[in-house]
Amino acid sequence: MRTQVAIIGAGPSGLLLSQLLNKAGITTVVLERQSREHVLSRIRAGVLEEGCVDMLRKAGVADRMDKEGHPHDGCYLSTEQGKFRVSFKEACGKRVMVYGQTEVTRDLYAAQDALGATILHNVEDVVIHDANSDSPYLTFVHGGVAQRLDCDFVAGCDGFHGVSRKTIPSDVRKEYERVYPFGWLGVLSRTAPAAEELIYCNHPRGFALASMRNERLSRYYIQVPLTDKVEDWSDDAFWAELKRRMPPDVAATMETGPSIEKSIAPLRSFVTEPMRWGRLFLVGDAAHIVPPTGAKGLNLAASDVHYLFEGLRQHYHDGTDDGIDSYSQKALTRIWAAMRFSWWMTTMLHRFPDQSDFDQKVQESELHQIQRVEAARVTMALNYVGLPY
Ligand code: RFL
Ligand code: PHB
Repeated sequence: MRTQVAIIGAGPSGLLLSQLLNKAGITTVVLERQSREHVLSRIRAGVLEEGCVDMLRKAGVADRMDKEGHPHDGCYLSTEQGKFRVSFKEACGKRVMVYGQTEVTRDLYAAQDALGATILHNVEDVVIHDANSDSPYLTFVHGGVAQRLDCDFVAGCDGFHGVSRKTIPSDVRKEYERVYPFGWLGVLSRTAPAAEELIYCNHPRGFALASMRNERLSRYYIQVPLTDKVEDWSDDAFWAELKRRMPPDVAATMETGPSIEKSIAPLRSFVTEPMRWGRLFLVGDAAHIVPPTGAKGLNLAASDVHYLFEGLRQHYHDGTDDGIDSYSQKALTRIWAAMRFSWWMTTMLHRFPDQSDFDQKVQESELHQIQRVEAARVTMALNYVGLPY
């Protein structure tokens, strides 16, 4: 088999890159370890930046998002002293779109099917060969048969646990990491959202977040110790703890119901540099992880795809490699800005096990500043809605 761009991973990074390349007349083959049903059953991100929304429109996969998605002009921050709203619209004239990653993925699959794209599922043992040469290729097993895929370029869109990052020799790669001493317990339920916008809560018992997917689908998270297991949390225990951490007026009217998904995710910040080795490019979670507090993971995947797509398009259509040569540096500049923001949101809103009274006072003062100082609100809003590409 031969293609121009071999893509490992059919998450949002891989599918969006494939869709943009195919629309530009560049051939791709996508190799995915899981089944399509499994990829579509993962419940993850919910907040899309304007840049990400624009990319989905450019890829021709935005019709349902434009109909069913919910634009949000602001969000709430809640403390023991009460809750207040940060208006993104007033602070910077922009908004975000609330539309689930699962739906984005579904729309991308539908568009790829319509283009007749090649996506192989249940692929095993993917190995990248000769990435640092002019003729890279992949080997893998599909349906019990060993196969070889020759290509011009390899896009490693295979997430944090994929093979692409590890293919870059360890003396070339530098990794930066912070692991946080807590996780998020997330619940999806067929209930009306607690409020019309997201509520991020700083509470002595730990962080909590009220989010949503649509009028009858809510997504909630609470901070839990890393030692907790999903089985430790009955639905009743979850709702009781969530209500303790939410503003009292919101808790009083919150609709509860059976969970339809419940999972615990650890929180980490991670970056690997560089994001290119020869003809291999790392994209999305394969190169970086952010704690979900800033809602940046999927959005960074979209901006990586933007830079790489532009570079590959220029290579094939304009005969210049400037775009692919600057991919890693351009992507990393934006990634570090989102790293800083996600770390800052996480630090400001969570209870750390070793948090002193002093640390707590500084945290409260930080939140007070966002409430009272316009410049602080503008900085938060600009980062939340997404810095320009
Ligand atoms: P993905 O989605 O992990 O997809 C990688 C794909 O590669 C496949 N794969 C392989 N395929 C072939 N061979 C191999 N050896 C392979 N190894 C792996 C995997 O099966 C998978 O299908 O990475 P991608 O495409 O880069 O997308 C990244 C996003 O999924 C991620 O950043 C976001 O979900 C993060 N995130 C959020 N991001 C936001 O922008 N806004 C949010 O509100 C937000 N909330 C969240 C989140 C992530 C969460 N979790 C569970 C980590 C909330 C949560 C709880
Ligand atoms: C979500 O709806 O899943 C969500 C929203 C905002 C975040 C993280 C997750 O910061």
